[in-house]
Amino acid sequence: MDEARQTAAPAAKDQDLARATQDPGPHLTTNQGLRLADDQNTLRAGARGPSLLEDFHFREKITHFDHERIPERVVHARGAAAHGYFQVTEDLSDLTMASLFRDPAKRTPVFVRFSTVAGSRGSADTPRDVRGFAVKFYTDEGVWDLVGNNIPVFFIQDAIKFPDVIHAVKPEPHNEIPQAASAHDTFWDFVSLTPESTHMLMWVMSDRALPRSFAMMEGFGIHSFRLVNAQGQAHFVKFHWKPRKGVHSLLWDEAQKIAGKDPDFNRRDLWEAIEDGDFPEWELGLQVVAEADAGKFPFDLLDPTKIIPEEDVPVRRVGRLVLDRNPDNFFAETEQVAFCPAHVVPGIDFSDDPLLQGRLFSYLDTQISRLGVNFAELPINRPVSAMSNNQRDGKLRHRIDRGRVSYFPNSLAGGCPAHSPDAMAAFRTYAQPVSGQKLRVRSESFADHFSQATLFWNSMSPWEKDHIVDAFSFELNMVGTVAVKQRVLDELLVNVADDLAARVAEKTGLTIQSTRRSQPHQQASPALSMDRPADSIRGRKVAILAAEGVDATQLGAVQTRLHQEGAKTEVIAAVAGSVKAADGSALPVDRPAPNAPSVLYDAVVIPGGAAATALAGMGQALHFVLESFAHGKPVAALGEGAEILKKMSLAPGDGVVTGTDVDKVMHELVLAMKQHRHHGRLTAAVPA
Ligand code: HDD
Repeated sequence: MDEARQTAAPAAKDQDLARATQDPGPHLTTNQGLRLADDQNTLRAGARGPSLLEDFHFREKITHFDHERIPERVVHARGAAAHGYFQVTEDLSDLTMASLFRDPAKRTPVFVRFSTVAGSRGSADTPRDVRGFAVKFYTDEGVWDLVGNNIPVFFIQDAIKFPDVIHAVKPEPHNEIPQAASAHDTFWDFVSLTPESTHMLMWVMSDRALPRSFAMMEGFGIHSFRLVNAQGQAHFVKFHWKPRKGVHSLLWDEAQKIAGKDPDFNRRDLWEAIEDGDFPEWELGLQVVAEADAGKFPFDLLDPTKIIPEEDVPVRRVGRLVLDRNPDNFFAETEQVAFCPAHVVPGIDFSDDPLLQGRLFSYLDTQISRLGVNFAELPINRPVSAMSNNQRDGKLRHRIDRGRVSYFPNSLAGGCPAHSPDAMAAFRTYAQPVSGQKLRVRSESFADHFSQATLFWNSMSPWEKDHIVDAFSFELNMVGTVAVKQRVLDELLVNVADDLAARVAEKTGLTIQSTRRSQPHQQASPALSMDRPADSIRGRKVAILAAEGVDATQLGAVQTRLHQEGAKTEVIAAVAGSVKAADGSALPVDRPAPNAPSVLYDAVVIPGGAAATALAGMGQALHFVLESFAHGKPVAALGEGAEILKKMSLAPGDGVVTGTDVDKVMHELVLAMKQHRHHGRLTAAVPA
């Protein structure tokens, strides 16, 4: 068998990682394996005297601690990750020779890291921001990294502007304010002068930037890549990840509150889903364009600020990504994982997208700065296929390369490691013809910055448009420099849509001072809207309010029904421990009210009977229901529970379900939860 191509069995990476993983041993030792008798006291001269330099144990322990931190990622510093696998559902040999895409029986191990972009490593999970969606495939032909985002376009068209857009969005350099937020002068100053960012801004100001769960967001490779088959034929391809749980988001008000109540909200959700066996899953989708058709679009396929509308080139679903194991150690795996778009395997190649071209350089460079030149040797980064070359030495080299030969060509080692012939699927760059003058220019074909921003706007449902208007207005109202806000309105938004510009002008107290450059088109792409029900409520969290006198049988029926649907439930009461049920039993409480704000749940159930009367007198319970209602969440009130709704003038209907038949009410609640949220509610007068 070809040694360089061991088979990546599903557990291949797990087995590899197991070699580096260990449980704590029974005896405390130094790093040199010396057993210790006392780790509580430094060595000192006399019981109350000064510490002694001789205390090698103290010095080793403190020195190691002093050096525990590595530089955080310059972007995408905050993240969470999980192990899993990828499997194609059909043989894609017609498109690519990549082995992971050819055999539906093969499971390729993956490690996937999700992230926010602007915040520091310790920032909250829920700012308005793009989410990273980086997938490392440990294929039997080498590591392939698909380093994407949850938004299919980018702010800039050329990688040379990346430091600028990031400097602009990061906390301002003089006072390091604000953390993990684009709502400040420098970001809007930059984008207002960079019209190519308009399409991306529409996405970032939409609810896409506030995912309810990593498992409920789409992922995109963004650039056009190339798939190359064994005959050397290439197709352009855009990669999509389609979540099995549907695409759902938080509201801005929720996202802000969650940032304080549970800053680990998305990270926790990912961790718990995997621990519960509710494995996050996505389908891989491909939009494939023949090389000959590349010029047939009204935009340039190489322009990363453009999508190919799904209605024009359908997304072909070809595989599944499943995350089924949490990391053992955050630092060793999630922090040290090093992605790089230049990590490809035979059958996957690049396009000339100038953003992608720049990324091919930047990531290797950043990993060296973060982790050192031998980062590829770290357990989480090393391939499952055999690795052998003449690179040597460098800080923290782990491998012990035997022999006297570290050069090529050589005869002393029999010419090894040797070039691989084509039959062994070695990587060969796609032989794309290239010619031209050296120019520092932007192609004319990249010049239209507004058509797809308008397409996005036209494709939104009324509530999605409302949220976009509110987001632009919120952000601009945080900007101090009036000229900057005015420029966003006059240079960007007027060129997207009249109503968008007018509505943002009204909410920001500005007056439009420019006219549109061209007539906006009326086209829409329905696939861009998130206004679509989910087919299940798996992984959603339902709060069940409880108080003394609660009907334990009724509550049990509620739990059983929701658990059957794959939802999670938590019983919330005034204090921790248990509540006394009507039948005298002690009903366990999952969380006391002060630890259980409504923003952490997807729906709420109010029980009937004596508990309803007790809850009606509890401010925290009333606030919970009011806030859930104001956030458009499904609310179910059983029997007397409906009195609480009446008391607060919350009308049934539109996701508020009431009744005495538990089965029927739960059935309606599940349907309402599949809608996720009920935006039609008139909530302006609700005090929450
Ligand atoms: Fe990037 C990290 C995604 C443009 C330079 N990027 C990083 C991560 C993701 C992306 C998901 C985090 C990976 C992880 O979890 O460790 N980046 C993108 C996407 C882009 C993009 C989808 C546009 C389509 N990035 C981009 C450009 C440059 C970089 C144009 C530089 C020229 N990105 C980096 C970086 C990072 C990074 C500085 C920081 C940490 C790291 O690489 O490992 O090299």
